[in-house]
Amino acid sequence: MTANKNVRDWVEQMVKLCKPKNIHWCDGSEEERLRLTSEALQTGELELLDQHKLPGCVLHRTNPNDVARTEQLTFICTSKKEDAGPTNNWMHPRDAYFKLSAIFDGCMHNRTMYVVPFIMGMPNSAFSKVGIELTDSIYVVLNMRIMTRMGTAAMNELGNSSNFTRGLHSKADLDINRRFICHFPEDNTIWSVGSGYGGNVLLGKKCLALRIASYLGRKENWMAEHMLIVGIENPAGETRYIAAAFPSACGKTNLAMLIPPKALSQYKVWTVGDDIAWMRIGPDGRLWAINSEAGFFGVVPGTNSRTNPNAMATIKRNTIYTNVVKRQDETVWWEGHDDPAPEKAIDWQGREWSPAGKEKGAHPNSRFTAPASQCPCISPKWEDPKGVPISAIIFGGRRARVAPLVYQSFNWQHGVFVGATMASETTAAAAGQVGVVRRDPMAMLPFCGYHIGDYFKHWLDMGKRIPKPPKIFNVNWFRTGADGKFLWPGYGDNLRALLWILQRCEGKGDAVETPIGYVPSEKALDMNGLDIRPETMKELLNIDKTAWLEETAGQKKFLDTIGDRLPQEMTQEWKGLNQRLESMGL
Ligand code: GTP
Ligand code: SPV
Ligand code: MN
Repeated sequence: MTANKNVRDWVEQMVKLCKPKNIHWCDGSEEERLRLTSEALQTGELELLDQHKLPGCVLHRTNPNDVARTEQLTFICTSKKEDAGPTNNWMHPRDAYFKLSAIFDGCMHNRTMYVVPFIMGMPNSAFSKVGIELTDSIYVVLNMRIMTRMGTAAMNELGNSSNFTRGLHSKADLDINRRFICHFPEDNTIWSVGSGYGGNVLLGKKCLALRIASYLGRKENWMAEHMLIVGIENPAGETRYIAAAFPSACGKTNLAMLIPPKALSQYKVWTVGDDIAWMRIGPDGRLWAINSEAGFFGVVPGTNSRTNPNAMATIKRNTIYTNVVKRQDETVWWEGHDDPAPEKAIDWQGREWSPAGKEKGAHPNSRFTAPASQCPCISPKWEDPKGVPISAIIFGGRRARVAPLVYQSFNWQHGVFVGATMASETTAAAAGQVGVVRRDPMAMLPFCGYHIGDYFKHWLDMGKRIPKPPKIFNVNWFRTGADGKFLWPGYGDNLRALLWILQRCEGKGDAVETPIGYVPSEKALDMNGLDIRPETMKELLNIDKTAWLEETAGQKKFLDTIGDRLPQEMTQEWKGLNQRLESMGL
C-alpha cells in the first residue's frame, strides 16, 4: 500500500473491475524475486535451468499464438481519429474503454493482482517518468524488475504526485480474438489484455517509453526514439556517442555491444542502451540522451560468441529466457548458438524436438531478458541522470538492394527526410509476413503514439531548436550479392562505418557528393585487417540510378498516404532528390 491517494484510488477502481483474489504491492526486493520465482516454478509458468551453469536463470514459454508484438491489435485511442494518423489503428477512447472493460471484468478472479511501480529512466533525472503497471502475470513482474527500476524506488520517485502512467494488464484467457493493446495518450493510460508476450505486456517498454512518451515528447519538446546509444572511445581516451534507429530485429543490440575487429583494437566501445533513447536539449546546446531502460529484452537466435560475445556474457546469469530450446542438461540452445544442435531436446513449444525435423527449435523471435549492469561493455555513463551528448544519429534497415553501406545526409532537414522515408524488410519481431520491404519511418512505424505527419514536423522543429544538432546518417549492413549472401561482414566490422561517421562529425573523413548524400570515397573507410574485394566495396557504396528512381516512387506512395499533415519540407526534399537523380549520369 502507499500513502499516495492518486495511486490508491486508481488501484481501487481497477480492483473493482478485475476482481482479483489478492493484491500484492511490489517492492522490487530480492526476497520478493525469490518468492515470486518459486511460485511461478510451482505452477509451471517458469522452469528452472541448471543453477550451476546458469545461476539465476529461468525459462518461460509463451502461448504458441502469442510470440511477437501484434501490430494489428495495437490501438492509439485519441478523441479525434486524425490525431492517431494514417499509420496507427484507432479506436475512440470511450469505445475502447467499453470494449476492454468487458474483457477485464472479473478477469483476475482467483488470481493475484501485482501492483508494479516503475521508473523509465533513473531516479532524480529530468528525463525520467514514473509508471505503474497492474498485472496478473508473475512473468511480467519479473521482467519489469529487470527492464526498469521497479518497486520502492519508483514509489519514492513519485511521492504524492498524480503524474504517472496508468498501465493495466491481464493475460485474461490469451484468446487472440480478445487481445487488445490500447493506448490513451490523452489520459496517460495503457490497457493491454489477452497477451503474455514482451512488447505487448511489459508496458514500460514500447507502450510507455515509445508510444506514450513520443506523444509527451512532442508536447514537452523532447524526443522518444527506437534507438540504441553507443559510445566510441578513441585511442586518446575521448568518447563520442551515437544514437541509431533500426527497426525491430535489425541489429540495434548487436551494434550497441560491438567488439572492434583486431586491427582496430585501439578503440573501445561502450553500451549505453540497445532499444530506447529519450533525448533532450542540454544546457550546452547539444542533444543529450538516456537509455530509459535498465535491462535488455534481446533477440536470441543468431547470438553467439562470434557475433555478440558481450551479449553472451550478459546472459549467463539472472536471465529470463523466453521460447528457446531446453537441452537435457537443463541449459538452453537456439539456432545460431555456438554449440551444434542437441540430438534430443525440448523445443520452444515444450515438445520433444530433434534437429532432424524441419521445424526450428527456438522461436525466431525468442528473447532474453537480462540486467544491463551485467554487460561487460556497459558504459560508465549509462546511469548518468544527465545522459550522454549525441554526436551522430543513424537510421538504417534491412535492404538487400538499393541502400549503400553508409551515407551522410546534407543537413538536418534532409536527414529527417532520410529517416522519414526509410524502409526495411519485416522480421519475426512482429506477427505477420517476414522479409517484405515496408516503409518504417525512423524505425517508429509501430511505435509512434500520434500522427506520423506531426511526428515529422516535431523532428523538423527539434532541428531548429537544437543549437548544435547531431549530424544524420544512414547505414545498411544487409546488402546481398547475386548469391543471396551478405556482402558486408557486419557485426564488429560495422565499427569501420561508425569511425567514418565520427570523422564526418568533426569535419574530416573523405566523401563524394551523390544525389542521395555524402558517400565515403574509395579509400575513406579504414579497411585495415579486412579482406574484402574492391569490387564488393564498390557495389556496397554504389548508387544505382534506376534502383533509386524506383525507390523514390515507393517513397512517394508512402508520403502520399500521410495527407495534409505531411510537412511541405518533406515534399520539397523528395522533389530535390528526384531532380538530383534525374540529372545524374548512368
Ligand atoms: P529489437 O530488440 O527487436 O528492437 O531488435 P534489434 O534491432 O536490437 O536487433 P538485434 O541486434 O537483436 O539483431 C537481430 C538480428 O539481426 C540477429 O539475428 C542478428 O544476428 C542480426 N544482425 C545484427 N547485426 C548484424 C549485422 O551487422 N549483419 C548481419 N548480417 N546481421 C546482423
Ligand atoms: C521490438 O520488437 O522492437 C522489440 C521487442 O524490441 S518488443 O519489446 O517485444 O517490442
Ligand atoms: Mn525494439
